[in-house]
Amino acid sequence: MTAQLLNEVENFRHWRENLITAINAYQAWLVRTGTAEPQQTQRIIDLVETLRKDRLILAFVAEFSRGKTELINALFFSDFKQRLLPSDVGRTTMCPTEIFYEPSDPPYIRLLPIETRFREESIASLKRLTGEWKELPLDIDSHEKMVAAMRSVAQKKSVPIQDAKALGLWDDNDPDLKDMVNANGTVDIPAWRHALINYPHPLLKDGLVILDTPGLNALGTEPELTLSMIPSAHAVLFLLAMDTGVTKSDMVIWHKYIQKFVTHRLAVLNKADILWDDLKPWHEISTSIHRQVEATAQLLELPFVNVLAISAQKALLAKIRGDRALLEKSGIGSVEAMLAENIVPAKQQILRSSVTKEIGGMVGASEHALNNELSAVRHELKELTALTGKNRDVVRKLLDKAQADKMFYEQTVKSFNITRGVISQQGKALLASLGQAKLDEILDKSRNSIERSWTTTGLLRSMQSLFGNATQQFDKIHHHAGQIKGLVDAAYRRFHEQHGFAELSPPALSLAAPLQGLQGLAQQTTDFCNDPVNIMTEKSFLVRKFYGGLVTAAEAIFEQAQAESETWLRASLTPLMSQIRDYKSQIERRIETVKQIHDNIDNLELRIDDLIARQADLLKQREIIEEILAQIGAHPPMGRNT
Ligand SMILES: Nc1nc2c(ncn2[C@@H]2O[C@H](COP(=O)(O)OP(=O)(O)OP(=O)(O)O)[C@@H](O)[C@H]2O)c(=O)[nH]1
Ligand SMILES: [Mg+2]
Repeated sequence: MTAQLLNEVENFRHWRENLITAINAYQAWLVRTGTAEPQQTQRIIDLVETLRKDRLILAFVAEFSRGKTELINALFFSDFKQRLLPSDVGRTTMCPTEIFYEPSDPPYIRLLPIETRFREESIASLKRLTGEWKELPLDIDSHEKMVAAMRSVAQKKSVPIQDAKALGLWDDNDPDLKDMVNANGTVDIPAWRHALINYPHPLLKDGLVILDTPGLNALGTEPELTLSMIPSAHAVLFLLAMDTGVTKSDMVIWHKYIQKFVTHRLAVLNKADILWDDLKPWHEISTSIHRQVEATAQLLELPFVNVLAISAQKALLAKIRGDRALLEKSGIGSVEAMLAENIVPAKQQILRSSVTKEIGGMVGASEHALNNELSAVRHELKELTALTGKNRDVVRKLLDKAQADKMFYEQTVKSFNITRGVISQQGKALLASLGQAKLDEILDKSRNSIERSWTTTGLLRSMQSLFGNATQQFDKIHHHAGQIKGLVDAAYRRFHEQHGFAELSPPALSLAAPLQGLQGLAQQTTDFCNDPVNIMTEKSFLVRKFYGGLVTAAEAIFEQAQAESETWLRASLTPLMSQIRDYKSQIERRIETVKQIHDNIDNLELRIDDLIARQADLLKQREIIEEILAQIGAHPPMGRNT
């Protein structure tokens, strides 16, 4: 583990913690100034919780025996001075394995029995049912015990072919499986369906999660892995081996599960040491490695810099022995640098923009409110200073003017309240059109058509109807949100023109992210249905599982779309609502002051002193808010129109 990577991940964690502190400081400021509203408070609490739970997931995906586990050992676990996770010839890692650190529990391995494939629940929901998992405690002080416990992720068991078939792990028509039948007619299947490893490693403590996966066969049989776990990884390291070159099954994995479904992709051309030859000069070896890298980049349609040639095995060995020359030669430094310089900063950027989206507008609105009050105080100060030495008649005129302003303002607010009622009704309708009931209605249509035939043709037909209906629904929502925005914009404009409020324009609703998720699912379904291996009626088990995975993923997408719409709705009107409230109290204060001065002209000096003190206090508060804005790196999304 290099210092650079550790540093970068640690900095990322510090940044995240500082961000949480800044957001909490903002919340404290809202409470102190009496401007905290229950809805806003809830949003801030949710955001802090999301930031606390945020993890950077790195998935290692490849055909079996390309060296995924060896690379994980070399990158993260070389301090063990031996192989921590089992890596061996042939198929070794038998189930997807997530490695992370959760400080509230002691170190453990939890293993989900393969038989849970018969159950309806997803792996995600089974994670909450700890009783379903076999738990082995991890004794981190004993290397031998650790290695022995880790071996369980490679456990297999022999079962009759019918049992494997019933579990959806066997297909008579798959030629690759034929030579896996044992002499006694049984076949080996994974003992476990999924493994969770809680381990206190410095990088994992900083929020990194590693996902090790088994080869293609296992990828195909656990749709949840390919439909949600791999796409939700922040980056995928795709491994290839120098000795095999880029094979057909490597390309299947690349196209089916990675290329279009993950934003950050790295191809690692492993086992470079196979080309090392003491009888050849290094520059010749290096040219030939370079050629392989170029060919791989072309095949995978990746930029050249995203293909890295390394030897995971030699890197592990070099780290264990402290051999710097061998470590350098292994090339693993390039993977570590890529993670530190590109992957971690990209993750930080994503988090930053989601924070800006969530509360940037809110903090920006607080800044606007402060500026508004500041300019009101300055205005009043100017008016009152001009009054020094004047008589009561002049003050009387000022009072009349303030009262006339108040009445005019109240009229505007009255007509705005009618608009607000309409907006709120429209908003409710918009959210309902993304609710569970609407999704169930869309799902029911597709379910009816699939339940008639659990085949890929049935699946494709039913999914086309599902995606068509869902996309149509999203279009309708964008249109509807556009109409709501029209009303909101008009309200902002009116207050700007009539009462000098800041001219703001809330951003339009964008459901681009959930839509992209939907398109990803549609693409995966088409690929799944067009795959010759899946076009068999015997595959109904797989089709059923795949369909189940799709429904879960579609539900999550609708939930995301609903949450985004809700945030958008709230963020659209909140700044205006608080400006309206602030303006009202400013105007009332102004009338009160002028009244007092009218009754007793001696109050004037006192009031001027008060205003000077208030001005100083507001300037101090604005500093706090600006500090928060700088920390979240946000420019309020509600920009001025002009
Ligand atoms: N020569 C050489 N062998 C390697 C290298 N990396 C891994 N291997 C060997 O390749 C074999 C497979 O490595 P694993 O790490 O188990 O591969 P995997 O991709 O995790 O495979 P599965 O767990 O079966 O999916 C092991 O015997 C490793 O020792 C390398 O850089 N050079
Ligand atoms: Mg492995």
